[in-house]
Amino acid sequence: MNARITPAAAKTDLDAFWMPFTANRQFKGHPRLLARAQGMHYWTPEGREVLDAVAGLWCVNAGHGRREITEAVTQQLGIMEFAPTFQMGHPIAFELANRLAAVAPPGMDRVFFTNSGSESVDTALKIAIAYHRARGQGHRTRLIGREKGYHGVGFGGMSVGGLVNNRKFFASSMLPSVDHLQHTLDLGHNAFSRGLPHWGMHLANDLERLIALHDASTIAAVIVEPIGGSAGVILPPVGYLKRLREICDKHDILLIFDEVITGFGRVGKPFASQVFEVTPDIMTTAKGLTNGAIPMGAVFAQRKIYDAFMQGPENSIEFFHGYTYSAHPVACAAALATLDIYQREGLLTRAATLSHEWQETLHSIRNAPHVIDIRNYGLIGAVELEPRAGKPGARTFEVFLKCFEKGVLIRVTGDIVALSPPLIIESKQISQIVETLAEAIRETA
Ligand code: PXG
Repeated sequence: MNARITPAAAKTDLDAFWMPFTANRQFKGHPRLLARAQGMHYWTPEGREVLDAVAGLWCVNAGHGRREITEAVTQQLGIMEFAPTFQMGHPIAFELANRLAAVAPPGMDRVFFTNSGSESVDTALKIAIAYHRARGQGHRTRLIGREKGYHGVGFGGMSVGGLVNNRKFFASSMLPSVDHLQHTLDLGHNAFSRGLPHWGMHLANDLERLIALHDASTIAAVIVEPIGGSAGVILPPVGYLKRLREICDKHDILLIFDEVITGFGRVGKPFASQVFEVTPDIMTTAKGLTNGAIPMGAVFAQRKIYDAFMQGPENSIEFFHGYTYSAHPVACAAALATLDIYQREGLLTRAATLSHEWQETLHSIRNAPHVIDIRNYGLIGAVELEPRAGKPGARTFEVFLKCFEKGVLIRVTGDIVALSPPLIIESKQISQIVETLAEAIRETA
């Protein structure tokens, strides 16, 4: 338990923390505090149990309070709390990279460490641009993202992202050479699809339009989330990602999959690219890499990309990029312990076993009031509600508050409820999440 947060302190002492992606004034007027966590649950400072239907923020895939991670972190702090990875190395950084390469999609066996999803994305974009330059194609600098995409909050990730609220304040500060594919969310054709929608593969051809506009020779990379998370669970239509891959191949454009939320078992295999059988050139990860216990991200690259950098004098730095805490020893220890748990407990494939039950339970509430779509894949779910007239997001925020009162933590974005429980979830907890959500929706006008 975080001994410093007492209920009394919580009531009086909330001013200094400028909270991220939060309605600060609403929160500080009506605080919702989490003080302790174990397994599938959080507890509030008052001791109320709350079922975690979102794995923290899509990261605590093995459930909370995993003793093995705590022990590994504690032990590593005792052995060596920090060591530089610029011109120096430490053994578990290499061990972790090798372990990750072993579960990665085919050929993606070069790993660059970061501290977050946002850093992973900016790293991947820089690798893509530098890769083309290293092979004499320095004119390929343009980056293609997608409407409704979320790639974190760095200037690179924000620029290729497609969420207007994240972008509009910074319109004139975006990277200069960026364009966006159209998104794939279409309730008219695809509402209440179970799993991937069958309509919409042709939307990938939008890439051909952008290539015709800008010319392939100016484009370095396309970045997409295999399944969009933050915008409210946006699924790729059947065949869409394969088509993107084909077009990228045809035009020598790199394909980057942002697997920050889909990585580490969320969709039934270690990575979404393995489920969808489309291998990108670069893959960004974070979150589940350490079960959320210690911040860490990892960018996976095809060996051909790494090799392209390995030129020039042997004592020259090949890529001028990195973070003080790249491959931080404590984060490496947390990640190794996390991978052990995932592998021992079969968690990297458990979502595949549960996905049918998850899907059917979720779709059982389609007749609840205001529900206009339900989407699911692996252990990801979304329930979209009709917005209240003139007040977008208001109804669903109320549903979020009601669920919390009823002991279930969900996420909402606009009028979409997003669900992504820890992969250790049991049947009765699937029912509890969906029943509580339905109850909260019914009680909300
Ligand atoms: N890429 C993707 C696909 C993400 O989902 C990031 C990059 C950035 O990661 P960091 O670690 O810098 O936050 C993310 C983050 C939500 C939610 O509720 C999703 C994220 C973060 C917070 C909330 O959907 N994704």
